[in-house]
Amino acid sequence: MKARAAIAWAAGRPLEIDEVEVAGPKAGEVLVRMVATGVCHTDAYTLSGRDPEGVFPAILGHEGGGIVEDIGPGVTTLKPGDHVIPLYTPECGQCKFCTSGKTNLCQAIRATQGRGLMPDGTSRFTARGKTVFHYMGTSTFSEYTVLPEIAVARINPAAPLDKVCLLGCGITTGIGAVLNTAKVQPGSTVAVFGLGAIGLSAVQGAVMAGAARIIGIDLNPAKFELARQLGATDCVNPAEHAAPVQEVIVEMTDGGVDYSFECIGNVEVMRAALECCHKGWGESTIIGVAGGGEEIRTRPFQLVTGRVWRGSAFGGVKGRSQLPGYVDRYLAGQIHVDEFVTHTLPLEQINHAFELMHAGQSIRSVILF
Ligand code: NAD
Ligand code: AHE
Ligand code: ZN
Ligand code: ZN
Repeated sequence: MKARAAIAWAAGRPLEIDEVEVAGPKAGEVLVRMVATGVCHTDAYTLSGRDPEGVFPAILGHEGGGIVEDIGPGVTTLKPGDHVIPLYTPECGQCKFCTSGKTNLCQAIRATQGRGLMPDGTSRFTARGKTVFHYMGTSTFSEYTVLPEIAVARINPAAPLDKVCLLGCGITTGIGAVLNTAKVQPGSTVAVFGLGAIGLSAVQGAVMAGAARIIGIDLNPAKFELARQLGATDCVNPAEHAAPVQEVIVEMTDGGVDYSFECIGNVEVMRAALECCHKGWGESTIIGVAGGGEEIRTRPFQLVTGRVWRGSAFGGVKGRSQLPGYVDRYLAGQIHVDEFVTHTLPLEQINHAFELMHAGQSIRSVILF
């Protein structure tokens, strides 16, 4: 079938709206009609050319909400009409990772996904006579996309897809990093570096966890109002201080925070986030994605003296079994999503969504098909 899609023909170039030929779902796959998709900083990261797994031409996008249109042979857990969220972290339930009880990082299809291909090693997209690659196994910047059954979460059809699409990445990632990865304890002091959708969701996760003090840190003070509304007790702009930000936070907190979260993708800030943690027990979780070749640094003494460095992908959430619960908690008024949608745009204006992100003017732009 034919579909409209925003294609990234090359790194560093704006997306182009093209007609794309989408092949039907093969065995174990489903065809999904996208209703809405968010634009995450990771899409911009890959488009920039800094992602070692970035392949072009590709259809980016991984924060979608849609409806199953068709299913391939052997699909048993989904049917046409189901409301779904694509999963860049699938859940096969059977691999060593899924059965470990220790991680959400299912590896059943990770190798082909990282090469922009479906599990059988081929693409379902063609445009201008060329094969177009998938992205993160989801490619939500297309009116129609094909997904492995294990990479699809069926959700409550009462949920507005133009809002809960954001649970497909940003909001779930921030909340999950706090609740699942760091396991923030009630009464804790928390620092969140970067107040985009991920950082603001770490703030709301810290509220859910019962943190007593939540310090939001951003170079853009326009982010502070929503951070406070979601539960940040203090906001810090590093540009307003002569001292390094880790020293500012340590000073503010009588020796450092119990937990910190890096939600930017900047390796210098990752260091600051570790070093603002309290000696003896402070734990820092890296969520931000840094470019290929970049490395984190600190004095090993920081770890010897009890600080802990962790990382989190998709908030440690297992998509098929746990994401539907996040949607239900949104519907029950327990998770903020609507406040994150600062702009809604048609697919034709998707490049404007990237401009708004880079200008610091949006939290999330949602693209409506
Ligand atoms: P965003 O661009 O919306 O927000 C980033 C925020 O960081 C902005 O408010 C910006 O002003 C602020 N910032 C930039 N440099 C700063 C600095 N030096 N000090 C303080 N603040 C600074 O991005 P987002 O969509 O919220 O994504 C954040 C990061 O998380 C990205 O790296 C993205 O790739 C990553 N991410 C990771 C996962 C995961 O599963 N690990 C999931 C989603 C996103
Ligand atoms: N190809 C990238 C990977 C970047 C990365 O870490 N991605 C996160 C999700 S970001 C969503 O906005 C993730 O899930 N990581 C685990 C994984 O298996 O990719 C790079 O930098 O190499
Ligand atoms: Zn994302
Ligand atoms: Zn698995």
